Amino acid sequence: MTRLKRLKLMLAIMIGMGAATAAAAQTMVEDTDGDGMYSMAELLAVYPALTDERFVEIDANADGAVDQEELAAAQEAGLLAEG
Ligand SMILES: [Ca+2]
Ligand SMILES: [Ca+2]
Repeated sequence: MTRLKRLKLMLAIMIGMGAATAAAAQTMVEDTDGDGMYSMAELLAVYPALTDERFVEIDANADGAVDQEELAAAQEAGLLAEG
């Protein structure tokens, strides 16, 4: 393997690792019952420290469930802490 090829390979690996890290940054909550919304129970599976008060805060339109948009907004705002 030439020096240049080795360098290109290293670069490709580093880019690949960067992409994987970025994807893992946003925790995926599983929609267990498949209704397209995230319930308190579904969020608790990923965020055990979630409180009722915090859930109400995240549920911006107060319909009793958290949708994709509300979840993304909450994650961005740091409202959901793991552990
Ligand atoms: Ca659900
Ligand atoms: Ca909602």
